[in-house]
Amino acid sequence: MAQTVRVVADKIRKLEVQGARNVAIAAIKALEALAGETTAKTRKEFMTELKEARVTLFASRATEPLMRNAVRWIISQVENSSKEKVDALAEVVSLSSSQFLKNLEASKECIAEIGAKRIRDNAVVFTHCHSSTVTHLLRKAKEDGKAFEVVCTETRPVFQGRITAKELLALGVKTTFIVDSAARSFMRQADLVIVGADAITSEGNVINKIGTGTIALLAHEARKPFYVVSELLKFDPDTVCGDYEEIEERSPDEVWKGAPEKLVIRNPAFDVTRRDFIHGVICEEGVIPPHSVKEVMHRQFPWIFK
Ligand code: RUB
Repeated sequence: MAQTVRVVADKIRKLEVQGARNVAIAAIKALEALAGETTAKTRKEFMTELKEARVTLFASRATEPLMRNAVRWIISQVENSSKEKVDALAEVVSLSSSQFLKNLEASKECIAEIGAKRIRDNAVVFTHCHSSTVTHLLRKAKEDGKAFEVVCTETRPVFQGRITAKELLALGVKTTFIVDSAARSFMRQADLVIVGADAITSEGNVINKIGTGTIALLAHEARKPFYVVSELLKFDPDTVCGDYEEIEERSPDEVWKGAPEKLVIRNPAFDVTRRDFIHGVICEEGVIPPHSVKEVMHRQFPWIFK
């Protein structure tokens, strides 16, 4: 298997690439690179390489259905191709990857266009972690001439909130940075909450950075609308068949390096926000109720259920 795939998987594992979209993009580009570097002589050998790459990429982070859907789709295009020559099959990978990336970019623009309208002039937006989809939406709102400010959590233990804060400052957005445990104190002054997603289940529950579920409860308590911005392809088809979305558990060292030996440290990367607390999912289809995502998927992406 191409060295590039291993290197990319490692970067994903170490959070050098973070956020569901960026993870998916990195995995797609790794498949593209594999196709460019392959030493396979036959279709069979090439398929074996692709399947090994799939195993390596899937194992890099557990809670990333967008990445899994992308990789599955690209490999299925090769499987469905009648071509036999490795060059021609590599070309299928390259074309499918480009197409997937193009669609992903179009979804991001569409989501930003729709979501920016939910930000009223002088609004205070509360967000958590770093979602490239959220920051792109906020960029669009800014370009549309909206005046708004953002409250952003630091997002323990690895501080992705700092990435968000830096990006927002670069956009010229007034940003207030708070520790995660101050979320309740600042929810009162927010007008709405906007967060990203890693996964959407068949019931319409959303999995995102640890702490998102608590923030949704706080928004509910303070009667503030809680929106999730997400590409539809973050839907996990395995949840339809009864599988739970696996929640990645990361190293205790991220929480406390050099902690006392017998201390039990848990470090789940994500949590589940129940659909009842989600005002709307802002996706390519518009602002939709979370429980309708599965039906939309059947209509827009039937291949995902195969
Ligand atoms: C990132 C995170 C983001 C989603 C959505 O967690 O939870 O909210 O991945 O991001 P981590 P995007 O830093 O552990 O990857 O909108 O960019 O897909």
